[in-house]
Amino acid sequence: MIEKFDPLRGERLQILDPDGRVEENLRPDLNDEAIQKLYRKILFIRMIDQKALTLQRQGRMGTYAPVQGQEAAQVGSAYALGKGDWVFPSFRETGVLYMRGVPVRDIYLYWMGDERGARVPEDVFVFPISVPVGTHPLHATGAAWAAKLQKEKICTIVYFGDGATSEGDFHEAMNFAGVFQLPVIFFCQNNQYAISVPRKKQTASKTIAQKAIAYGFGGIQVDGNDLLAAYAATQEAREKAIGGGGPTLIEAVTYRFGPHTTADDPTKYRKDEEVEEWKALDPVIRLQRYLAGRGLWTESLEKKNREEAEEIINRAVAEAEAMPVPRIEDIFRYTYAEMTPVLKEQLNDYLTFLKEKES
Ligand SMILES: Cc1ncc(C[n+]2csc(CCOP(=O)(O)OP(=O)(O)O)c2C)c(N)n1
Ligand SMILES: [Mg+2]
Repeated sequence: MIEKFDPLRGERLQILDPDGRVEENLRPDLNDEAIQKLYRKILFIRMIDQKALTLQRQGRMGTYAPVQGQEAAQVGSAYALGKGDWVFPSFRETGVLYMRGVPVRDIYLYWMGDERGARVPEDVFVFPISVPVGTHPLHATGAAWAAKLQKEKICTIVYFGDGATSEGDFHEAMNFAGVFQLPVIFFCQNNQYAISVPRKKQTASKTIAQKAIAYGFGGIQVDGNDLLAAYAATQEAREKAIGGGGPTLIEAVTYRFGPHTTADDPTKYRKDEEVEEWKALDPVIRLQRYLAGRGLWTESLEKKNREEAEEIINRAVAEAEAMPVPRIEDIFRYTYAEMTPVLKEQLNDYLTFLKEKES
């Protein structure tokens, strides 16, 4: 598939179209039961996201980078991974984090500004979120190199946006991965904007996928609002990586429905009509159409799913908000394995200052 769709000729992989019809020749090994299960996950992620926006507006969360519109790209790609594969996320990967088993409570904690939310469970192979744009392709490449040297049958995958492709680190990582044939998947969610900078000002290339050609490996553009395309391309890239075939660049063409973050006003740089056009391509509606055509989606089933999801989400919020407040010492304590003399002095000064303030 990766070879078959040529980004230079503007070819893009689509398996599930906006009307919910499947191109059977290209259908991956996902039966209807699996698609229904994944639809529920997508719905759940959209609700996690919506709740985060509400919490932020109520002053219960610091800031948040919403994922609405990009759920299919995230769920499809993450579902194609193996348990032992390492994920290197950027800041807009709520869907990926959830798919990998990061607790919802921790996703919320992180955005509430609590570092304990950045600590993933031992058996979840996810690196810390990269807030610096585009630095983590290097980390994923390094980890893939380690896996190759140790002959581990795993791959790494790095998630980043269209804007990250303008960073030097992205190109260094791609170059290195190509030269050493490393088992890494570069997964770009081209959501058309880097904050207010539109895709066409990001690069003069026709596609992002074609950048792989310069580095000597395959690149494919997929419909990022198509769960099946995201899954199929990632699955193939993973098999290729693990089989010693080297890296792949996947460009998932998608759109963020919401603001860049809760601190952004997208009406300043994009038109409502454009948003409406993309909403017609909503990955959620597309899956509903597909499932409804098979009697696997109904209003009452949707209502039940939503109610169940809401309960889990509310519990996660309650747990996050019930976390004991971190101790003042913690910001000094966890910078180094052992506190330096200067830090110790600063901690003492600060504790004295707080005592004086109280008295
Ligand atoms: C190195 C670096 N430069 C600038 C920023 C500020 N910044 C945060 S997000 C962002 C845009 C990222 O756009 P893109 O890569 O397309 O990802 P998206 O936000 O669309 O998911 C910028 C410039 C940053 N976090 N890191
Ligand atoms: Mg972007």
